[in-house]
Amino acid sequence: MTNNNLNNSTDWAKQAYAQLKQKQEQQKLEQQKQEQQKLEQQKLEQQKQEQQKLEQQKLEQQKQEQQKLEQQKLEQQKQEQQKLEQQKLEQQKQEQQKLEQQKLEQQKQEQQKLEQQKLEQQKQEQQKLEQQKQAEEIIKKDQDFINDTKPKLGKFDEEFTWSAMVLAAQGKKVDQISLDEIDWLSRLKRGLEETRKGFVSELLDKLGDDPLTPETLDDLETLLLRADAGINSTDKVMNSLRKKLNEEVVGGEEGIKFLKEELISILEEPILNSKKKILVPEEGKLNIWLIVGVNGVGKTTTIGKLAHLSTSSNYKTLIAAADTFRAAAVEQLIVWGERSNVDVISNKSRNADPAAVVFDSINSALKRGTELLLVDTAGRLQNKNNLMDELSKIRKIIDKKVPHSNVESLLVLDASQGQNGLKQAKGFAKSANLSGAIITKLDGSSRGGVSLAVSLEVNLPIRFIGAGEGIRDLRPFNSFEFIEALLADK
Ligand SMILES: Nc1nc2c(ncn2[C@@H]2O[C@H](COP(=O)(O)OP(=O)(O)OP(=O)(O)O)[C@@H](O)[C@H]2O)c(=O)[nH]1
Ligand SMILES: [Mg+2]
Repeated sequence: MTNNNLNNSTDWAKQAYAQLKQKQEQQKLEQQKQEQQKLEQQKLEQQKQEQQKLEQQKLEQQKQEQQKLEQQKLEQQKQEQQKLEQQKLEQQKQEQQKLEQQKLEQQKQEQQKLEQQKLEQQKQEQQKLEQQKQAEEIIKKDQDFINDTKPKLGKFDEEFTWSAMVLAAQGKKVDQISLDEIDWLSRLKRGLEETRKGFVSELLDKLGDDPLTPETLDDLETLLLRADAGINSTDKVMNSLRKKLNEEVVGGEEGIKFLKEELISILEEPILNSKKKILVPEEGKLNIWLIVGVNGVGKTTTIGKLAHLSTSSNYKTLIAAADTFRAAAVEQLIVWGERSNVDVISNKSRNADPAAVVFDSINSALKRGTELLLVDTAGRLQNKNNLMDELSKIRKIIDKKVPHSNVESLLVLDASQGQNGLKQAKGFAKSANLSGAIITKLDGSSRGGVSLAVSLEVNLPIRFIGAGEGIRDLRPFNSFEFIEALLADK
């Protein structure tokens, strides 16, 4: 080798060395790079794994939490379920207790009700027994006196003279006067004695023969009120009298005459309105008279007397015993029926339906060609039944079955009950479709004035008046005779 060559080879070696070194460094760099890459890859791998692990852990955690939550939820649901069931059970228990309590309460109430019913029943039976006793007494009453259908001519005395004069004042001729009429007027006058005693005698004393003065009018006002004429009737009469007194001098006798006219006009007003001067059955047709009123006023007795009046005038008559409540009411009617030979249609079974009795009676009446069917009705019922409902039921049956019959609904009033009778009339008038009134027991009462109140305040025509317990002690109402008897001076 030459130097040149040598020099060249050193360079070459240098170059080779440098190249090798470069190569080596390159390799090293490469290696480093690869290692770097490897490391990074490992790192990435690790990170990835950690990431995955973390995610897995997270997922696991979430899953666990989810499971925990679900378990909690389940637990909660279970608890709620249990709570609900417990509440339900509690509720059921309470309801059961409540039901049992209600049942007990109900049983207690029923027990009480039963006891009350038993007491009520005992009370009613007691009442029935008492009524039965009363009825037996009424039936046993002096038969001869009650049955005395034929009047006898008495003495020629003041009573006869007064009766004959009352008849003459109504235009009767001597040969037209009957013993029946004289007999009735005497009874009426006698019957009204009590009212007269408290009213007329004092009045006549006060009036005397002197002219009327405002003071005597004040006294008259008090007397009318005391005889139960009622405030309205009294006011009406007093206003007319005061007006007359303002216009002229009125003597005692003239005053009485004017007073009588005023009283008659009050009684006549509802009669005129009804267009029937007196109430008589229409011949050849079925006439049905319902006799209504509170207990004890004289309904059954009045039916007995009406049956007598009716058969005496040759009307074909029948009685319906539609008071099925009162003990022995049927027996009482049968006794009255026998007195005038009138049949009584009844149903003796206890608490029979009154409307059914009326139904049967109408059938009998139609078969027999009855002209007057007299219907006795109850004056009192068991508490639960309403008297007015029962009367309207009876009325409905009649209107449906015999719509063309002449129906009268007559209210019986006991004169001795005075203003109380007026209250009854107002009560019945509201719901019982009344067409007239019958005033009983005018005898022995000082309250005959109630007839005026009934005429004026309830506008009911008075159709009959009763003045005694005998069969002849009931007659068609005649306002003139009534006022004459009421104001008779002796
Ligand atoms: N003094 C007198 N007594 C009468 C008169 N009318 C009836 N009586 C008597 O009054 C009492 C009762 O008469 P009833 O006919 O049974 O009376 P009622 O309205 O049918 O009574 P209840 O059926 O209970 O609703 C009896 O003692 C009758 O004799 C009368 O005009 N004058
Ligand atoms: Mg009766």
